[in-house]
Amino acid sequence: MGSQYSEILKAKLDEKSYGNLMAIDNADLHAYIANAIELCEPDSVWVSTDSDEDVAYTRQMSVKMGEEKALNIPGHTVHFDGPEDQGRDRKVTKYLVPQDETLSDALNQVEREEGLTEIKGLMKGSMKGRTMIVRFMTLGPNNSPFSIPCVECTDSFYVSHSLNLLYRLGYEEFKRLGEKARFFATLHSCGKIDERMVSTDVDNKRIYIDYTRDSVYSVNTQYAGNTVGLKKLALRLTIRKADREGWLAEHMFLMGVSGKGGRKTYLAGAFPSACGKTSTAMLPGETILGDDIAYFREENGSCMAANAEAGIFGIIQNANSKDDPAIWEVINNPGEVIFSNILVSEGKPYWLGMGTDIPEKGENFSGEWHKGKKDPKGAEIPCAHKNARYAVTLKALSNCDPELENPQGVELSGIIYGGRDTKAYVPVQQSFSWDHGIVAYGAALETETTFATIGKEGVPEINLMSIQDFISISLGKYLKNNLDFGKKLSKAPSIFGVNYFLCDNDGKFVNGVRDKHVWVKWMELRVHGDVDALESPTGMIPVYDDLKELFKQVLDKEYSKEDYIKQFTIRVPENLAKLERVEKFYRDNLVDPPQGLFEVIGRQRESLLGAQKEYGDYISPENLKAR
Ligand code: SPV
Ligand code: MN
Repeated sequence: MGSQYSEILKAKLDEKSYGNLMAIDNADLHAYIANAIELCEPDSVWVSTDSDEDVAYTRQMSVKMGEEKALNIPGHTVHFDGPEDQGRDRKVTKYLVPQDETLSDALNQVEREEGLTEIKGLMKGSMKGRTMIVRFMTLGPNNSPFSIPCVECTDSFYVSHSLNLLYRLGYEEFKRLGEKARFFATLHSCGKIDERMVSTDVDNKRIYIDYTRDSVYSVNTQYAGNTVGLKKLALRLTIRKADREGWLAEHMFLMGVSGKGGRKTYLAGAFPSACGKTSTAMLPGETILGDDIAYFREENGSCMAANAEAGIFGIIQNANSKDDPAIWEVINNPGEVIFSNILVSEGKPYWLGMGTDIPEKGENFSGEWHKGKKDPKGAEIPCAHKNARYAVTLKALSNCDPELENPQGVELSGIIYGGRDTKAYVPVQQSFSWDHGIVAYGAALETETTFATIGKEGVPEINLMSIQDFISISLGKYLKNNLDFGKKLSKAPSIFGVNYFLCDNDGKFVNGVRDKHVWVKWMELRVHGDVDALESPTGMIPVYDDLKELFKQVLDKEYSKEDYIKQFTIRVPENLAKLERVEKFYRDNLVDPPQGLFEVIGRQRESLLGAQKEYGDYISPENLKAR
C-alpha cells in the first residue's frame, strides 16, 4: 500500500479498525477509504466486521446518536427523514457521464468532471465532528456466482443499521477475496443536520453515480432509497455489470407458490412502486424469497434466480392484520424493526390504513404533529407519510423461503409484469411467447406516478419493466438484453401481465385486493400446463370455470360469470390507445431499438384491429377460443 494511504488511515482509524481493514488484502479498497477520508474529513473512522459485537454496536449507536428512537416493543425503533426527503429524488439523481460517452436522453445525467467537482465540493469536510462508518456487505448470496462485494462509507448509523437488516454481511467475503474483490462502493454523508438529526441542506441534496468507477456519492439526504448504497444505487451499477457479463439484474420480487402434491413454483414480479409488489410477494400461504431486486442467470438452459437482498424495506401504508398477516406479525412482536416516517405516540407506531384509530397528536416526519397541522404551503400534514416504511430482515418472516441463501439460486418458472392501468389491460394474461411478454407486458408497463418518488402524483407514464428509474445503459440495449436472455433458455419462464387497477365506467375497481392470489394460483397451474386458456388479441386469458374453482379454493368466494365478463372483456379502443402511447414512447426515446420490438407492437395492433372487425369494440371472453 502506498505510504500516503497508510498515513491517512492510521491518523483516523484506531488500532482495531486499522487491523480489521488491513486484514483485507486489497489495495484499491484501502485507497478508496483513504480518499473518502481526505474528502469528508471525519474525526474518526470505524471499520465494522461481521462479528455480533460490531453488528450490535451499529444498532445501539443509531439510538445513542439520536438517528433512531426506541419504541415500546423491544427491538423496534423509528427513524425520521426530513419533510423534503421522503422518497427517491429523480431530479437530483444523476449519472456522471464521461465527455466521450453518451447515455439515453431519458436518463438524468451530468458531464462526469463537472458532476464530480460539484459533488466533491458538497462533500468536502461533510463528516467533520463525526465518525465515518465503513461497512462490508454483499449483494446476492455469499459464495455464489451471484454475489457482488460492496463497501459503504457513511456517517449515518441509521444507514449502517439498515444495512444489517437488508443485506448479507460481507467482511469475511472481502477477506476471502482479497485483491480479487471487484467491489461496488458508496460514499454517503447526511451533510448538515438539525437537532432532530435530520439533513437540512435539501437544496444541495445530490446522488451521483460514477459507473466508470462502480461507485456512488450521496449527500444531504437520509431517505434509505437515496443512501443505502446497496439498494437502487447499486442496482444501477449492477445493470451495467450484468450487461457486460450476459445476465440480468431486475427490479423484481421472488416468491414460491405452492401447488398440487406439495410442488413449489418460483415466480418473479416487476411492479412499479405502489402497484402491489410487496403484497403479491407476501401472499399468505406462499413463501417470499425477495421483494425488490432479483438477479437472473442462465444455467443449463434454466433461468436461475437469486435475491440481491436479504431484507425488506417495505411500504407500511395499508399494512393490516387481515391482508398482511406475515408482516403484521413481525412488526407487532419483539425483534428488530426500523420504522421510518410513521407517527409515534406514547412509544407506539401508527400509519395510514393500519385499520385502527389514529391518535390526534404525536411525532412524525414534520416534528411534533397534531391533527390539522399544516405545512408551510398550507396543506394539511397527514399523520404519517404515504411512503412511510419498515425495514426488517426476511428471516424474521414466518413465510421466508428456505432457499434464500442457496448460492445457486432457484429455478424460475414465471415472470409477472404488473402496472397501474385503470382502462385497458385485463387483470391477468399470459404472453404468447418470450418476446411477446417482454414487449407487450414488460416494455409496455404503464403506471401513474405515486408518492414513492417526489413530484406530482397520478401522471400516467411508461415504466419499462418497472426499472426505468434505474437503467444505466441505453434503454434499447436493456430491452435487447432481455429479449436475448430468453433465447439462451431452453426452459424459459412463462411471462404474465397483471393489472390490479382496472376500473369500470364509474371509476370503481373491478377486482378486490385479494383477487391477486387467484391470479397467482392460475399462473402456477398454467406453468405446469394444468389448465387451458383462451386466446385474446393481447394474450392468453383464464377460462371462467378454472377461475370459479380457484376463487372458491383460494378465497372461499363465489365468482360470478358476470364479474368474469366485466373483468376479462377485451377493451379494444383502450388497448389501441395504450399501444399507441407505448409505440410513441419507444419511437421518441430509443436510438437503438432492438429487433422485434416494433414488430411485436405491430402484430398486437393487427390482432386488436382484426378482432374489432369481427366482434366490435368490446370483446366478451365468451367469444374467444381455447388455444
Ligand atoms: C422503490 O421505490 O421501488 C423501493 C424503495 O423499493 S426505494 O428504496 O426507495 O427504491
Ligand atoms: Mn423497489
